[in-house]
Amino acid sequence: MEIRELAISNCDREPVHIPGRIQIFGALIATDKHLESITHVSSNISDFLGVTPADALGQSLSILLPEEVIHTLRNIAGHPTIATHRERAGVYPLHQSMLDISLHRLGPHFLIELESVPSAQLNSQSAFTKIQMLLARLQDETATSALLQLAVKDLQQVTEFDRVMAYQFLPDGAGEVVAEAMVDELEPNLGLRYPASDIPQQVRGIALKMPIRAISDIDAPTADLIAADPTADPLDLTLTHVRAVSPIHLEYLANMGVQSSMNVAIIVHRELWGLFAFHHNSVKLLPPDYRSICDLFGQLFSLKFQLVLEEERFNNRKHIISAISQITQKLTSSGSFTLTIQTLGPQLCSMLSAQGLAVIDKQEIQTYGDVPALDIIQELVHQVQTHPSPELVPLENLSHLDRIDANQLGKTAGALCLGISPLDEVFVIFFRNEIIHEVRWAGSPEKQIVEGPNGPRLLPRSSFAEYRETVAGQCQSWSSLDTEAALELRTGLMQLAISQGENQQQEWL
Ligand code: BLA
Repeated sequence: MEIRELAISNCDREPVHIPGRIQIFGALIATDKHLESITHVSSNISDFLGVTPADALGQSLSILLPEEVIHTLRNIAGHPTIATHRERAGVYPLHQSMLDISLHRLGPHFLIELESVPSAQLNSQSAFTKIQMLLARLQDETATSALLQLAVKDLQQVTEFDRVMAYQFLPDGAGEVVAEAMVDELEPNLGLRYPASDIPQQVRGIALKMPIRAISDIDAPTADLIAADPTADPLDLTLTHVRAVSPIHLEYLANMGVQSSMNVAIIVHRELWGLFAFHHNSVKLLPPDYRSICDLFGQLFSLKFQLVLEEERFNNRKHIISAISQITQKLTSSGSFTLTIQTLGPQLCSMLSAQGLAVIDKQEIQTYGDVPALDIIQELVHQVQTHPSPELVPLENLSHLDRIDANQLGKTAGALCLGISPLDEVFVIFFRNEIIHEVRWAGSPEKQIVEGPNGPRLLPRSSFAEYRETVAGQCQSWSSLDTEAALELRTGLMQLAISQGENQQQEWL
């Protein structure tokens, strides 16, 4: 494996779910499966409950928590989702402070998290009213871009983080800031791109299971988790809020000039579409109620967003289908596809934002608009014929293909090839011209590699100063809508070919 790939895969392997430590804004207790015996505590437990780890480990839970709380925890422990969702059990006056207590099950353990609630939060405007207000404002939005913009603005206002961004994952795993709201003093990040390795795979997996993550202070010490049985496997902290942060990510945030952060997942069709990323330049942690608001907001936002995304796709598709049915009607009345390419070329090309088109029927090639040399068209036909799925082959950089002479490409950079009837050698190929465009990266995406205890690993970037990369030799990517439209056209053409075949047969008979 190449050293860079190894460094990236080492990043992907860091066991961030079992750090063995927690952030000290909370404390953690683990028990056996009966919520009876204490199997683990965090080293800071006495700050919260006044009992030392040595006095608690191996003892009954009642040494730490009053019967009333344990009773509530036992009720919650029976909920069917308790192994997949952390549940808040309430706020209790314990050891001279108000403690927010939550619970989830992890295999043979229950994990109990404790966090003190600032007194100001107890009389704050009700969480319910806040979430209602946020959601009401999303109701009437019908465009995904407007929804994202409104969400970051509202989230920034309600949470008072210095910066709130909507970060969208791109098909290659990199991501881009697509909406942003922030205090005036900061430099905007809108439109900046970040490479895939900034958020390794396993971290994305955690965000799907635990859609909210808060990092209260990158410089705060952490508390160790101590087990009654020192040979026990480390506890998986995926579903906790207190999980300690990977040192690599702390370094990353420090390099960004961020002291505390929060993330809320945007999940579409069970996949991580993106994140709301919150940054603050000083220490900040939202109290538990506010984090629940943001968590719930993220989930309801995701549902609304998915709906609007689908509506946008549906409307675009409707538009395309009607354009294609117009085209096939015209073809049917003219009786031949190849004869009408000159008249239908402009409409077909505009439907697919292409600049040129070739129709190949056996050896005969007809073209419209900007197309490469005939040799190249023939070579593409040859490559599509031997392709495992010749019905649709999108290509964005023809000069990278074997046996293609870049000097013969002319303005063309990419092609969308449709095998209408590969055996009968009927193909339609759309061509797109090269676009030279700039990608605005937040710092150079090429990372330094250092030798760590587990082999080479990437270093987080030390500079996020904008770095412009010029991308040449490519066309604008073929989108899923483009390929859908092309397949729709292909179906129309095949039907046409079949009906013409039938007519010819009838004439024959
Ligand atoms: C985690 N990196 C993250 C997370 C985000 C980013 C959002 C997950 C959320 C979190 O746990 O806080 C990256 N944050 C961003 C980006 C923006 C932002 C892109 O605000 C843009 C605006 N990071 C590196 C390299 C590695 C790495 C090279 O740069 C690996 C070698 C790792 N990132 C890394 C790890 C985590 C992470 C390990 C998990 C941190 C944790 O949860 O403990």
